[in-house]
Amino acid sequence: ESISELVERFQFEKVLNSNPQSKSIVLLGKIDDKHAIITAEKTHFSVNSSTNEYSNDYEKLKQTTKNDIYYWGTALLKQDLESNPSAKINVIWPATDIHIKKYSQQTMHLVRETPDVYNRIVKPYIDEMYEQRRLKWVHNILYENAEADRVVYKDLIEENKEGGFVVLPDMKWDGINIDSLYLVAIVYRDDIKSIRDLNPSHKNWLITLNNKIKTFVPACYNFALRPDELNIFVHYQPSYYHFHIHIVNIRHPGLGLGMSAGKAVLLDDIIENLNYLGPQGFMNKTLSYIIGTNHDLWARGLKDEVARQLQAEDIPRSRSST
Ligand code: M7G
Repeated sequence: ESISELVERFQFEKVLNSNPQSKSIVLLGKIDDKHAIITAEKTHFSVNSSTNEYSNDYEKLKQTTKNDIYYWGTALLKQDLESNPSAKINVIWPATDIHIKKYSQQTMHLVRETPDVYNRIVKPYIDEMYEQRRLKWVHNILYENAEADRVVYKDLIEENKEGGFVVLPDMKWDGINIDSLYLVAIVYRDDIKSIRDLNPSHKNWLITLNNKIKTFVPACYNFALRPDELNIFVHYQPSYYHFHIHIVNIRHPGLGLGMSAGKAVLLDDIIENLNYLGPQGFMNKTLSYIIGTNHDLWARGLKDEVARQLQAEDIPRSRSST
């Protein structure tokens, strides 16, 4: 099935979210009686930095008004599906309840996850999520040649599969505009579900990964980007509990809260922290991050935990939350 066939059969139900800054909208609907989510995001203007070519010509231009030396109006851009498309469209079908909650507008909270909170509330949830086969797409990339034509870099030695990883364009990227370059590195080993599982025994492996990413990614994009122009980070909480690394152009402000402090943990900092955290590594650390009220972990205990912590610290809580 192709994306055009799916979009054609899409029966719109409601808008889940929209963001004027990222110029994106998320729609919920049905395709053949099963939930579908369509995300549409208008693309950024494309300037080819090496040739300094600007490819947005105007097909039509209409003046709104003028005043002294100021003129403004609206335009229709001349665009091209291959090199300069108008929008990026993502479809998830069939979408699960978890997807619908994730893409819906929601209130965010800063939570402080102590090792005890992790063990009582988060760990059981991660184990459950792991059982639900939400990682089929990861398995497809690693073992079934999915997206194989798009793989940017593959580091795999037969004798040491566990150390290997694949780098490819993230689903969030249109694959064209370097300003919004967004790649994901997925590791072959499957014993690390989140940064909580990282300890000093992983340090050298992470250093090698980090250095390879910084070496190969700029080379793969003709050095349009330098290694120090890459934001290399890991999410906590991630949506998918198989260790993977986000590699994003630092010019990209990030989509939604994907790069918010706390949720995005720099790989450099992870490696540095492993020098101090002791043999248990991140199991010993209190992690603070942003989470939405739709996330199952909020209702499963993080909400109560936030309330308890505020009370223990004698910080007044002025507004009730959902
Ligand atoms: P995350 O931190 O677990 O989740 O990162 P989140 O950032 O979505 O909250 C998973 C990353 O993998 C995200 O950046 C996704 O956009 C990306 N991703 C998810 N899927 C299902 C795919 C896929 O099928 N292919 C590719 N290339 N990337 C994906």
